[in-house]
Amino acid sequence: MLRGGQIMNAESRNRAVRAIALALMLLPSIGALSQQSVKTGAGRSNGGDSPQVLTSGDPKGGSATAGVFAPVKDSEMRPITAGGFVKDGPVLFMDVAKEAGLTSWHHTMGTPEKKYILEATGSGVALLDYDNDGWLDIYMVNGSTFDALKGTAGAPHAALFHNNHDGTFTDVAEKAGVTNDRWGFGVAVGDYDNDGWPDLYVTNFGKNRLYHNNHDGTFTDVAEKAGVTLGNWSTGATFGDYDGDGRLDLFVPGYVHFDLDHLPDSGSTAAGSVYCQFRSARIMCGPRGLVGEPDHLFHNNGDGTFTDVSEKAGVADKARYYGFTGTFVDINNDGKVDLVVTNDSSPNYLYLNNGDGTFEDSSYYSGFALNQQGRDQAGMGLAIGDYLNNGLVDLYTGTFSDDYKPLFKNGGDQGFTEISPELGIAAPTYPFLTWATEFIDYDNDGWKDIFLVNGHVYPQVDDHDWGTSYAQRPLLFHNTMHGEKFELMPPVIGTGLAEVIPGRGAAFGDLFNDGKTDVVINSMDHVPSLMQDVSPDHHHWVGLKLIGGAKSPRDAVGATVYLTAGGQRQRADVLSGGSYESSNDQRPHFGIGDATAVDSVEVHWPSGAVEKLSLPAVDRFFVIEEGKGVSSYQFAEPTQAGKARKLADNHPSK
Ligand SMILES: [Ca+2]
Ligand SMILES: [Ca+2]
Ligand SMILES: [Ca+2]
Ligand SMILES: [Ca+2]
Repeated sequence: MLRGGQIMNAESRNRAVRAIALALMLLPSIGALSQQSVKTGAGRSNGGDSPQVLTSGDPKGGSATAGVFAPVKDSEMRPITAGGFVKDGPVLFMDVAKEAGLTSWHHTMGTPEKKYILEATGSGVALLDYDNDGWLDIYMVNGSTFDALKGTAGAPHAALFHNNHDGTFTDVAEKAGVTNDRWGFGVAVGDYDNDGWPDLYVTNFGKNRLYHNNHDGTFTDVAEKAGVTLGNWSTGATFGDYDGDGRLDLFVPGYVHFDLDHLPDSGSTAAGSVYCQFRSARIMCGPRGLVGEPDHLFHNNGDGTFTDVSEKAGVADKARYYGFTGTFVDINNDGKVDLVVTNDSSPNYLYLNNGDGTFEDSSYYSGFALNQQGRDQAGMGLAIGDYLNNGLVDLYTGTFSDDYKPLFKNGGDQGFTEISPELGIAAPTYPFLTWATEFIDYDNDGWKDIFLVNGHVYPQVDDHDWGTSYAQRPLLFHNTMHGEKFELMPPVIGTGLAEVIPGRGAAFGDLFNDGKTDVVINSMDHVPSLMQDVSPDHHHWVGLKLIGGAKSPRDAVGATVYLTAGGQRQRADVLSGGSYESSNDQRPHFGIGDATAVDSVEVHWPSGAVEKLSLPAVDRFFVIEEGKGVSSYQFAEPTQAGKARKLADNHPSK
């Protein structure tokens, strides 16, 4: 395992040095390539898994890309990002947002022209059961407008959709006191005061909110008192107990330091004009060329206040990279949560927890900072999951268009190997600009698949023949050969995978307690999508709600569960924050294929305790409380309408 302190043996250190030397040697040749147009499909070597290269390695532009690639179009000459539809195929996801009552709400962020980067990166989603009735509710972060900032117009509200247990939701944000009314980006769920009720941290351009759950359907913003407001541009935060004192601490990435008094106008000298171009067209400036906003780690003092320990802990982001999404998770299986951060158009961070209040920056030697070409990519969203079922969590990130989306395979002692091209899953992703992403087992066969939420940042792409589009369809890779192969699932007309939307944040979870993992998408200047998982498989599943004991965070964030069924051992983690500026269902979910019983469950609690348990049944949720065993999951009965609807929805041919 990778360990902070005694990090790497001489061999791997030499290997890292050789890799850097090789990257430096390659730089001049990449520069030379960019001077010419490559007309054949040969292009650069990247495992042969890429579309035709037009120019390569062009450093111009505000965002990291792999070069300029020939447009990929469907038979009707539509860009593949907004086309490629098929009439027949498996019906896997259906957008039920309208029926569910979510489309009464609308996301707004700046103007449709997207003159500034502040208007372009979108907002997140949280899935949490804020009223502890056993059903996941939905928090949708909203943006704002320059007029609202000036006070000359009302601010758009965030939504808190209460789950009515009948397939519908009701927006109660106003009553709950969580409309935010600031220029919102991210949201993380965590019970920071261990009272058994989930709290919310909402990140903004401007001061952030810490919404404490009052147990009566309302929240109070205690960010000022807690000392966690910050004040410029914060993004995808995460809760995690990095020092093992049983209380959740808070990490907040910073993106760009945005100055309203010195707006980065395209064509001005504000950012340097090369950073205000994409494929030589003039577009908004950034993030490259703009000053980055640093990251912050807040230690939870246990008395309602937090202390900024970023410097001491070694996670202050001195390089000022453009941080988007952070997640605490145990990468090297030493029982301590590590910290993963995606950075836009700059190297990603991976900090290994030393166990003494500090972190070891393993970004480069772990293999997560750069892709296999030694190139930084535009890291947006972050998927975390063990797609090989070998007990180690792997990482996958969303990146820009004209680039592929990297899969980082966790090799334990060997660190991460980025292997998208070798798996054949690089090429189809080049035209797409991916934000939210997650490993989900949509068909419950026991193998984690990959879902991608897409949409371009530049409205101008629709005026060009670049083979990409502003609104884009999602992508779903099905894990077909135990992680050795993935198959891109077809966008069947009328289904969620064929829906062309300006996607950004998304959260993944089981909204209907039916064992299927749904996706709630927050699209730019748009209504939400609720992609209900209607996969026709008949596989079995188990869901778990974990409750930590006295020495663990009460919501068990940081716990790892290993479940064995049908001869297959799987891992799931209780996480806060992730996807893209979002927070997923915190209940570990296991698809178990045709197995009709669970052989064993092993819970590694944040306290360090390890418990082995058995489950009496499958196809349902159980509660596991640290030191107290397994009990049934209490949830309010679904209404008759909900039951009827569920039956109908499981037959999408209706
Ligand atoms: Ca609820
Ligand atoms: Ca709480
Ligand atoms: Ca702590
Ligand atoms: Ca699967």
